[in-house]
Amino acid sequence: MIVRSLKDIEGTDRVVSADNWMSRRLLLRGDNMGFSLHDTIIHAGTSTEMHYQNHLEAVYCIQGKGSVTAVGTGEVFDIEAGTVYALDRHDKHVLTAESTMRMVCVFNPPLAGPESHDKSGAYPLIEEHDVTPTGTRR
Ligand code: 9YT
Repeated sequence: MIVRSLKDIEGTDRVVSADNWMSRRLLLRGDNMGFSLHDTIIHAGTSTEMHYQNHLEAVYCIQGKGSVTAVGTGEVFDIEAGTVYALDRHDKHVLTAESTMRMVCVFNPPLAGPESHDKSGAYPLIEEHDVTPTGTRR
């Protein structure tokens, strides 16, 4: 069994930050669960366009308020604690945080560790031999 808490991963490579968010990657590919699990903070007042062309992602909001826009259709969905959105069609989307949002994110296939958005808003697929099992880039 794997037991791990946010304080165990503080200050390690499992914490990845970008301008609009900070992702604490509790479970990664090296944990062999078939998915990765992140506790992610989205900073208040930000809007982020994302397009996970290589991954499916489910995002469960546990704190804060905002909205997600499906770029393809223009639909806007309110997001608050207790709401999940699932990008089952690799949907291009914009996440807007009215207040600080805390999200539980699940990725399939699992992230390897250090992924951050590329110019198109995707995470690249990282080869097994390029990272250690704990997610540090070799
Ligand atoms: C909700 C979302 O996609 N935020 C960007 C960060 C990402 N989900 C991550 O790596 O935790």
